[in-house]
Amino acid sequence: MSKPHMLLIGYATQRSLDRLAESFTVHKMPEDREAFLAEYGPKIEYLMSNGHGGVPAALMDRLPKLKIISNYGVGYDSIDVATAVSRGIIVTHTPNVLNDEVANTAIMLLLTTARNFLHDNAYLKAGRWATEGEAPLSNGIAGRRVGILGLGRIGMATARKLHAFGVEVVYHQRTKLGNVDLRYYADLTEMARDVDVLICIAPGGPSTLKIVNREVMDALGPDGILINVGRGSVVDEQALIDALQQGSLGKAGLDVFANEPNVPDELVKQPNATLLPHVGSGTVETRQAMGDLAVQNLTQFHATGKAVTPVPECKHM
Ligand code: A2R
Repeated sequence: MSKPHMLLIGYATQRSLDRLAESFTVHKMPEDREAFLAEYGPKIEYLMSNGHGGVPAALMDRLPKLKIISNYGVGYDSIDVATAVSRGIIVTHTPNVLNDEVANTAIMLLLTTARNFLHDNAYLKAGRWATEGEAPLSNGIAGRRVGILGLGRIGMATARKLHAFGVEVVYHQRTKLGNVDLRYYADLTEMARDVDVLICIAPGGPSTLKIVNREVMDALGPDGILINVGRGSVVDEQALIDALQQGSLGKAGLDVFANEPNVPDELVKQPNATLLPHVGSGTVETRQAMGDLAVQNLTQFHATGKAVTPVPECKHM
């Protein structure tokens, strides 16, 4: 029997490709999408995408037999889930397997930003230690208060690890959690006013669009540090550039941006910004676990009609 047709949008590891090939006829989305969709669109039943590729309604229109979209990543804001659900297409993602690594990234980014380690690294390598003497002093994080925007799976892992650094952790999200012994803020600006560090680990999408705005940044203040490892769209990037340039916000450590992989020049040039190319989950081990789960969602659905980790909107499917 011939294998069902599967469309891959974006990157997959060789291990994932090998596993997918056991069950599916795998097509990688080519540059010339139009010609490909005209020929294969009507045959595609399975789809794997990553956060960058995106699956809008217009693409689903071209895939009338599509049954499932497996997202290689936990954030699925690039997929039009409402349209998928209305068409009976199940959407899956890869929760939990990246919690530890993204939490580690948040904390490393915080420490690196607070302690100016990238500047110090450059200072030494430029020979300035020998010629100019000690690098300037920086500030530690012990005794500071850290606010987490989004105390979900990754946020919780981050909060647990942060306790080892002697900081107080508080949080903001829409729902106050009953089983958590951390102070809750119903208002983000109010929390920003009370903390030294704001760590954003919230999903993208309309409800979080630019919620970290100028008001929140001003509330964090000239000694405040903003860390973002969730989605770039959560932070008003132009307001951030202005706040950093004007010194009304102290520092920023960012792994995610509004228009990846394009990062505004003004941000790149900002000495108080530590920037990473969206590598939060980017270890061999974690990407392997994410890839395995993304593939398993497709193969299990193919074999049994049930996916492993559907997104909350598709739990009933
Ligand atoms: O608001 P709640 O109670 O639904 O809490 C969620 C929070 N969140 C928000 N907080 C404030 N305003 C909003 N409009 C809003 N929308 C969602 O973000 C929840 O506690 C947290 C997300 O947690 P999880 O769903 O467990 O996601 P996970 O695995 O921690 O990943 C977070 C994000 C991904 O969506 C990717 O964008 C990125 O990290 O990798």
